Amino acid sequence: SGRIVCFGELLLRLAAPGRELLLQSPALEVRIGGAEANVGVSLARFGHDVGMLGTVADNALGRAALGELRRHGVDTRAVRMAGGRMGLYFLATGAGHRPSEVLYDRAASAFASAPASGYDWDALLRGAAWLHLSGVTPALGAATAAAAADAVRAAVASGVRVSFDGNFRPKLWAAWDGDPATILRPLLEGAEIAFADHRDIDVVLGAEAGDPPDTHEQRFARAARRAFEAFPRLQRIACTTRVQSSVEHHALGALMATRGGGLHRVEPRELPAIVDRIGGGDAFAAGVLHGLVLGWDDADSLRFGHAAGCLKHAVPGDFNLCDADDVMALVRGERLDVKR
Ligand code: KDG
Repeated sequence: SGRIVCFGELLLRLAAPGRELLLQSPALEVRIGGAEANVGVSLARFGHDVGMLGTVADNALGRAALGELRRHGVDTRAVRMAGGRMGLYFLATGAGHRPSEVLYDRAASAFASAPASGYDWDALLRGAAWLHLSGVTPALGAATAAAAADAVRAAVASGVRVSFDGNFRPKLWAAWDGDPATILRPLLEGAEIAFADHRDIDVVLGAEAGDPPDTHEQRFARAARRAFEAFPRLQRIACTTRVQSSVEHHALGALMATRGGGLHRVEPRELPAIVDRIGGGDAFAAGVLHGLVLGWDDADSLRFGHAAGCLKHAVPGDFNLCDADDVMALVRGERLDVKR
């Protein structure tokens, strides 16, 4: 196993209660989120040694955000505190045919404004076995794009394995003139595992000419083949598959392509009573990493990740607060007993 460090922005999540619209009532529920932090919390709850890396506002909100991570077992000592503001995101969960709504209010946050030169990657990666980061960070602007590239370069140079979640967020890229194809390429180049679907791969490699294959799985398999050709370090590419009939009714499956040409599949499972889908992809990534870090084979790691992603949909907030036993019980198809 070994220490896993997660580099990314901690956000305050301001959610309309229940199924309300934003500002329908005077209340907002405040929780902590951020894609990479969500992965870190999951992994810490699965028992791993996890460190968060990044920058938060040097104020009461930044300190509270770090406190939340520590509460779930994540080491926050290496997170820098800097002037500026915390990034926010507002969420209305939606209902039925009314989709969820996410509004970002994170421009010029302490994290987005932190100069890349402020991170000493040799020191930050010392003792780490894995670095996890995502496409959210480089989408925030030139400084974080440079920091993400530096982090991956330093990780590769010092033998730290890189896990990269594509997390393509068009809204973030649209806010500045950064070119995602150019900026994301070196991150995929350094990664050993990518959490990415065909869209994430097309962003970097360009869409293939001709008609796309019929099924999502064929599309994924073909994009994965192109990615393995383009990025020799990459060993695995994994994604969830989702069939969504309303905000509350989804079926979730998972796919993993491996460099040898293998394709592992977890058949879609109905998700009963979805309470919160945000962070489902992060819970999936954390679950797959859990297996890989422990040396499990690809199929078992994928099954665990898929079950973790499914369970997250039953937990309010961004964090997947289920522990590894809960996930294993779902993998084995056991009923989740009420804990005594
Ligand atoms: O994966 C969950 C994230 O979407 C959420 O925490 C907000 O980090 C976030 C982002 O940038 O989308």
